[in-house]
Parts: sequence; structure tokens; C-alpha cells
Amino acid sequence: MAGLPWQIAGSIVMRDGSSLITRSSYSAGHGSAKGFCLGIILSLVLGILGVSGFETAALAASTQPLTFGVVVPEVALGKTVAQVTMQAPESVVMSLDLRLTYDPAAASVLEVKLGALVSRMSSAINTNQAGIIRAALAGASAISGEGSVLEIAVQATQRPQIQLAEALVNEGTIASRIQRKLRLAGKVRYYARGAVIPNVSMNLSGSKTESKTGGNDGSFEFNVDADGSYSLSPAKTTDSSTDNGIDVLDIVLIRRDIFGVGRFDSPFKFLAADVTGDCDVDVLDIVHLRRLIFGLSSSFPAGLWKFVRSDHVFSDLRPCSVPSARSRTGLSTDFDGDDFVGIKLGDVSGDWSPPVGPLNAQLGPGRQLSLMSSGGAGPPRVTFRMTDGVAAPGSRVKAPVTVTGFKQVTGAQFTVQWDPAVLRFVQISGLNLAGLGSENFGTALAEQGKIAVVWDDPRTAGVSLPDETAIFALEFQTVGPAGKESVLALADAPTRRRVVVGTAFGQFVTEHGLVRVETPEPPLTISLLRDNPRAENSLVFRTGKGKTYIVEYADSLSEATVWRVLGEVTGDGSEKVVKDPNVSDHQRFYRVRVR
Ligand SMILES: [Ca+2]
Ligand SMILES: [Ca+2]
Repeated sequence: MAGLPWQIAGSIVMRDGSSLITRSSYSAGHGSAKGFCLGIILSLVLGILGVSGFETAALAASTQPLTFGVVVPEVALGKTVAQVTMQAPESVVMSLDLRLTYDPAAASVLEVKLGALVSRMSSAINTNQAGIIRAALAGASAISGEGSVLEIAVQATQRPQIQLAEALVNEGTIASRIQRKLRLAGKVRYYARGAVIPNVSMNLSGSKTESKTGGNDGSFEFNVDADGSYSLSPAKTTDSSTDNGIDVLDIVLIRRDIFGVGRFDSPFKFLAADVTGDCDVDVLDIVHLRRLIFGLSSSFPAGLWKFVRSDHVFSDLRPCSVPSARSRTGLSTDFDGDDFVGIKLGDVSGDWSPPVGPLNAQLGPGRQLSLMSSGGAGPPRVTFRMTDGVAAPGSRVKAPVTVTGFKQVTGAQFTVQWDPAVLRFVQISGLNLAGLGSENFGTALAEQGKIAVVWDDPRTAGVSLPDETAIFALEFQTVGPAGKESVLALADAPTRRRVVVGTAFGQFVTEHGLVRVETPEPPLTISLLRDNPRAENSLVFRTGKGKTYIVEYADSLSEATVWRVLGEVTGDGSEKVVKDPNVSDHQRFYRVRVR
């Protein structure tokens, strides 16, 4: 039959009754009888596009089935776009006839558009019948590849249950397979207080490999093929701030566990405390916590987060390994509930603060909650005060830190800040608190005017001190000229202000200090000059700027001495003379008061 011209007329009637084409003609060059039959049917589709020429060889070479699927994103109420996808390994697809069903009570169809893979095909789309979408696509040349075939925008009130019921390729002459797509979803929550953890990296492996960042509400979702095998595992390496949830209270709780006076009552606390990841909680974990609080590191040897599958049943309060992945095989239905529990390493107290979003708003910041929970009278107040000082240019000045209300304090942390253009840090002196040593000071930023302090009571019982006790002093050398000053501030960067009384936060009350650089006044020396012929005394003295000098006299000294004012001068840095005229020969006493 090769080489014979064929003339064909006919029509294809769609299943919904609409007519696609009416007439076509073409010349078939060669091919088997079977090839011709295919050629006849396909030519009808091509005919409406005005295409001549046809490769039957491409049809004969189709050995792998085509796969179709429907991807429906997680439905937030409102507009959502579902996608029909196609996987065509070979260039054989010239026409597609798709029938989809959906739940008309859950959604209405807004628009159906062609996907990128078939954007050059012509189409007839029918959505007139509620619950059914029909699409007939035809192209001028065979296409292949993997991608989107239809984009279906729906207005949904609940999950629309869009399913691909039928997919005919080249009028059913090429085998196709509809791959049912399923939804694998879950949530990541914090181990304490039920807060959600946003932006966790979720990794899918198995029949499909994909990584996604979870939503702000802690949720995640993957579209996967039915009957596949999958493993899900979360990961996170950063936080809104590195020390979020990590402070000296956690050190105090770890110290209590090490000492056996307050053993961890939850496996999550143990997992949080073991920041080195060696399945032991010891002083090395404390050293790493301190480094992070000082701002010297931004992670722990074991990372910053740990995740456990939410359905894990712990058999041990001090687990060495926990399952952090969830696996599913032969998945046959949507699965929403692959949840995980996250732990910020170091946060033994469980007061990590999630960023405030709709789901976390009612929880509020973690710190406030833990402050409020410590009794109706409010947490005990502990005052930390930097003392004021005055120093000459280039001289040393000692700035003690004094405490008031220091009762049963088990831990404290804060940063002292100053202006490095005025003061240069020399050393720490006068250590006067149990366990306070050089390892409790973070001096890496001293050149920038910052020293951090993280102290906890090594005996865990709590330390009480009399009010106004100086716990240590910072020694500086003044580098700024006279007239300059620097605030000695108790601040939060790199280390936040926290005080722990017993096993809860106390209220850290701050009193800043000030160091002024001043050229010291020369001592006041007074010369008394006698002018005998005039019977006049003169008092001569050098004045300081802005000071007031009151010169007084008395003729006898006793307990009842009454000093009388002779004169008052305002100082300007120069020498001043105050005269006492008409003085008789008997003795007279003078004094100068400086104001
Ligand atoms: Ca450890
Ligand atoms: Ca904490």
C-alpha cells in the first residue's frame, strides 16, 4: 500500500457531544497497515491545524508508557491552582483527550489554561458540566518531556478532590498511565509550650527526592506518587537570633542535673542539654553554652536544632539516639500528620520564643511567660549598678559593679558597654562572688567597648550578698581628653541581661554608671599679704573655672566662732585678690569656702 494517496473525510465527536473537526486529507508515504490506521485517526486531528506530513515511525517507536498526574496544592480557602502533569519519555504526543472530575460542592472552576509543556497545542476545553472538566489538545508536531499540561484555577471552600479520570494519548493508540498523586503533610512544633517552628527545611527521599522550606505556621506538604516509599526528615541550622532561648538559666538547670540536685524530668531536656552530642551532660556542655551566650560561636558541636518524630515513645529519660525521620511505604491515601517535634539545643528551660505569627500570638514571647509564672508578687528584683567615677586624662579608674537584692541568686549574665574612645579596658579586679573567675568574662569585644559576663553558682544552691556588695570591678585607663565622658551601661549585646533566682528568672534592675575625664583642680593655696602703711590685708589665690569662692574672716577661734563674709569671687582660672582694708594690729583668721 506504500505510496498510495488517501483521501479521508470524517469527524471526531467529543464525549460531551461537541464536534472537533470535520474534514481532512493527507498523503501517507509508507508504513504498515497498523501504522496506517493510526495515521488515519491522527490525521484528523492534524487536519484542523492545516498540517501536512506525518511521521508514523515516531508512533512505532513508542515503547514507554506516558504518565499523568494531578497536583493539588494545600488548599487555603480561596483561589488555588491545580496542575495536570505529564511525563512523556518520547516524542509521540500529538493529541490529548483528558477528563477530570472534582467535587462541585467543594470548589468551582474559575479558569483552565494550557500548561507550559503543551503551550503550542490548540485546545478545546469544556467546563459546562459541574464536577467534570474535559480538554482536547492537538499539536502540529509531536511533543515529549515532563511538565504541566493543564493549569486549573478553582475557587475552593475545601479540598476540591480533583482527579484525572481518563487520559487518552493520540486517541488512545498509545498506552498511558494515570499516576495518582497523594499529599504527604505535617507540622513541626516546639517541644515546650506547643509553639510552631517556622521555616524548617523538610527533606523527602525515597521514590522522590525533594527539599522544601516549611511554612511560617510550621506546616509542610509534599505531592508524591501513590504506592511510593518515602522518608521525611526535618533540618534547621539557624534561628531568628542565635541565643534565642539560651541563657544562664539553662546553665543553672544543667548544673543542677550534673550535681544531681535537679535531674532532668524529660528526655527533651536531656536532648537540649547535650549540646556536644556525646550522650552525656557535663561541664563541657556548659562551656559551649557560655561561648554561645558570649557571642563567640553561633552553633554547638551537635548543631543548633534537633528533631524527633512526634509519635516517638521514649523508653529512657536520657536517650542517646532518637528517630528524626518518618518513613511511609505503599502510600495509598493522603497523609496529613507526619509531625515532628523540634528542640533548640541548649534550651533546657524550654523558653525558646517563636517569631510572633497568627498561630504563636496567643503564646506571646517565652520570656514574659516565664517571668509571669513565678508568682503573683512578681519575680524578685536584683539590682546591678555601675558606679560613677571621675579620672584625669591618662589615669586609671576603677568601676565596680555592685549588687542589691542579691538573694539566692544562682546565675546572672549581662554586658557592660562603654565608649572605647574615652576608656580603654585594662583588667578585671576585685572578684568577690563564689565561682566567679576569668572564664566567666567574655573579653573578645573589649576593644569595641564591650565585656560580657556569664556566671552561675558552681554549688547550685544560690548566693546571697549584703546590699551594695561590689562583685567585681572593671579597670580602665582614660584615653579621651578632659571634658569627655563615657556611660558605663549594662546592656544586652552580645550577652543579654538575665538574673536567675533559684530556678526561675528574677527581675534584672539596671543602674548605669558614668565616668568623666577631668583635669583635677590644683589644690587651693592662699597667700596673705600685709600692707602695713595702709593697714590692709590681701588674700591671693588661683581660681578654677566656674567655681565660687567665699572669703570669710573671724577674730577669734572657738566653738562659738562666727565667720563673717569678706567677699565673694567667681573663678575663671586666673589669680584673684580679695582685700581686707583697715585691719587693726590684733590677729585675724581667714577661710575660703569653694562652691
Ligand atoms: Ca555533652
Ligand atoms: Ca532557655
